[in-house]
Amino acid sequence: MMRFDVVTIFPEMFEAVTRHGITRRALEEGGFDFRAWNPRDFVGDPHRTVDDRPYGGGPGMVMLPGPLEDCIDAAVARQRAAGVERPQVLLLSPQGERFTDSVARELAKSPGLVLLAGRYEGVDERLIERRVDREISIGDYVTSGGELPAMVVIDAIVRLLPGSLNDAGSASQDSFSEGLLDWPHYTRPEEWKGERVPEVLLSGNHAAIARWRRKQALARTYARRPDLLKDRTLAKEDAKLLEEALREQQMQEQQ
Ligand code: 9D3
Repeated sequence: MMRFDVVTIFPEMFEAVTRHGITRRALEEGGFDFRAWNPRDFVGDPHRTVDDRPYGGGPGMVMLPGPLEDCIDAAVARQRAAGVERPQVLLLSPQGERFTDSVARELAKSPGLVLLAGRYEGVDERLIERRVDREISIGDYVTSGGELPAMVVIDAIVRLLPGSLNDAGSASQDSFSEGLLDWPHYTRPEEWKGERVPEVLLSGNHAAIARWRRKQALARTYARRPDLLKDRTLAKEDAKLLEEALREQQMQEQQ
């Protein structure tokens, strides 16, 4: 069973994953184990200070290394007691390597992760050198702290764990394991505000439906995320479907 221990000054934020949806169910069914640790609980002073001004000056505050180290060590000790020999310590950080489907799949093999979510301007670099194995960023935009990124990482990993979905097929069929974007989805009614559902989806012809969906997925990936196709040779069938879709689009434009 995968273990997540999160070090954060906002433990309640993680109710977003522990109290809702697929992640809640996986937690209740023992698919993973979760615990949040607050570095403030490892501080003696009455103000429970976890940050201080940066040496060298400048705006903002920096997280003190001492409380973070004690907190990380307690989380690591708990994982060891539960049988995780060498828990990996991850820091969520704008300076980290980009979190991708492939990183998620790699991390999902780990028996235990300790996630450190920072606040303020950052974390004292000496703490990173002493305790952090890997730094992860979720993308090139600024969030207000490491908590939401940590939840993104947990959510993406939990979905990959065995037995965490209603439909075990969907994780392996998910967009990024296939390397393609999804096809368009439709539900009732057949006509909504003058727009009809594509006829093929009502035909009951399963082979034709599968072909149409594959074609849509290829055409949308080509149009919206050409980077996903760049270093990839399409199977003959896929290349034909994509050509067909592009030809159909051209015809539409001419009309
Ligand atoms: C505006 C402050 N920035 C000064 C150049 C530095 C900064 C510090 C702390 C920026 C963001 C944060 C809080 N965010 C994270 O810790 C974080 C994050 C992110 O902001 N974007 C993408 N992935 C991540 S993982 C952790």
